[in-house]
Amino acid sequence: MRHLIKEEGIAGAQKLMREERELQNNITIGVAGMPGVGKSSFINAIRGIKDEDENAAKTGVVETTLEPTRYTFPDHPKIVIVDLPAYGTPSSPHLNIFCKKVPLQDYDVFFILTAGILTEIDIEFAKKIRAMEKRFFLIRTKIDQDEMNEKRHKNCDIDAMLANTQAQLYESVKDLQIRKDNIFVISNTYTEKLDFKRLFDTTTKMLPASQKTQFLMTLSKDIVLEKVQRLQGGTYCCFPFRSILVKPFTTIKVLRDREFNFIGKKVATYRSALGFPLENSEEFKVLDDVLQNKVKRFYFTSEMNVASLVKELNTECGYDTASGDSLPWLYSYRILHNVLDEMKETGMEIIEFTAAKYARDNDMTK
Ligand SMILES: Nc1nc2c(ncn2[C@@H]2O[C@H](COP(=O)(O)OP(=O)(O)O)[C@@H](O)[C@H]2O)c(=O)[nH]1
Ligand SMILES: [Mg+2]
Repeated sequence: MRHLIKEEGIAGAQKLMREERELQNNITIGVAGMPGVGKSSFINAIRGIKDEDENAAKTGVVETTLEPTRYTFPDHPKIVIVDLPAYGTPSSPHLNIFCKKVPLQDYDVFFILTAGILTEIDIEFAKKIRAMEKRFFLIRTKIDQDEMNEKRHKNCDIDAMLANTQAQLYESVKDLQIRKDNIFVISNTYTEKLDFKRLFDTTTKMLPASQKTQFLMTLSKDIVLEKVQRLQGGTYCCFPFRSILVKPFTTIKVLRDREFNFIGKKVATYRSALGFPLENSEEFKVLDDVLQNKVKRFYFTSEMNVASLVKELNTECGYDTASGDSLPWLYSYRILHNVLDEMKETGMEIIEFTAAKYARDNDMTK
């Protein structure tokens, strides 16, 4: 592992993190509740799918799910969300009958949905999950209907109604040590309302953190920093000698072009020494636009790119790129030193970004 990061630098670390991610198991979320509370609608809404779509969970007042049905998220294939048959129905009046159909140990976390106050069977179910040391979230659906009802009242007060609903839910489960932020009030019909987005974010970040990815992140940062330090140590010694050779025989313009050419070549060697991800590689594509652009700054397609990078990093050394006066070797040395500082920053960002992307860090399944 250490060997690969030393050899391939940043891109090597990214590769290891991706492999680690692929080894991770799925996370399975069971969506439970009484009939008609909006379990199937919720699964469609959170997957961003319309109830009428071909691969949507079946919804409706009469449509009931008889077998657990698994769905995945379009962009998060490791997250499996399961539409469970309802409990508290004539065919599953007691939890033990329900549990025969649904092996609870197969699930990592449960979402308990309710469209009103919690029933006795909801609370019994929550206790059962807690006894198995699994987590649950409490989700109050159909809040749009409550808002509509409230609006019909003479002394309508939506905020008070919402606060009351939240307080009541919390009250009914607080003995089960649920955190307040694990209670969500939503509408499956109007997903822009209230806690839906927070619930979506929480759900899509639910993969357990991989200790190994954290370790890889720290290790690769250390290795890259070490490499940068070594390269920065090397920048100085090559210059006095070069400039003595070059300077007396060249015009300012030629000199400047040579320096640019030299800087361009040097940056190319830094790139490969540090393992900057190659454009169009898997490691490059995983980055967001901002980081991709930061990486691209160090990939020169022409002297123009070198000139713009030089201009950007020229802040301290006061060298006028147009006139070409002052000592070129010192100038180039400073520029390369700054380039390496920038590459170091970008490198750290790439490692952190990739680690965050591949190892969503939270303790949802504990
Ligand atoms: N207004 C409103 N209706 C909802 C909401 N969630 C579900 N429904 C409706 O409630 C009925 C039952 O929903 P469904 O998802 O089939 O419930 P399930 O039996 O728990 O799967 C359907 O007619 C849904 O359209 C919601 O948040 N707001
Ligand atoms: Mg259903």
